[in-house]
Amino acid sequence: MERTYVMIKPDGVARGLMGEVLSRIEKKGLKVVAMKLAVMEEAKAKEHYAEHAARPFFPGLVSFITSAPSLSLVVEGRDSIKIMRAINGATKPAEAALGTIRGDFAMDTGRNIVHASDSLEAAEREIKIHFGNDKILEYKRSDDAYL
Ligand code: RTP
Ligand code: MG
Repeated sequence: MERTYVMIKPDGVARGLMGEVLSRIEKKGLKVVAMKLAVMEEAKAKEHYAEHAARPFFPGLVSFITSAPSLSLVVEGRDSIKIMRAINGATKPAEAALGTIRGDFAMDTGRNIVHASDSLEAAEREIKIHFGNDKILEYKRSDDAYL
């Protein structure tokens, strides 16, 4: 089953939006199989955003992501990577459709509440960075999809 890494960024936690975001994930039918509330270590933030290391916003991004607690999730389900990106909406809140998390709740690109892996390779890489050898749960939901 496809898994993706999702983060409720420090702005989402600080604004009290953890429940709102989790609710959208759960109600869609995706399964949360791991969850961790923590202040991200700087080394992990740099590794996580390594693709942006040369960009001017990188230092600010790393310092923001490590400034306060964020909620890390592993989310599972068929096509979970694509579905989570759709739930989050476009990176820039002005381009994010209403009905998406960023479209409904965000105003700034640098404070856009959520992250989700953008490919299978990224998902595997990011789950390893943030959950290492931690246990990923297996359980049934009453609405688990059948093939
Ligand atoms: P994310 O990685 O956080 O899920 O967001 P994304 O894929 O939609 O966007 P990405 O291009 O990967 O950018 C990563 C995060 O960096 C911040 N950013 N700031 N100031 C800027 O121009 C700028 N551009 C990007 C955003 O917080 C973005 O989510
Ligand atoms: Mg990204």
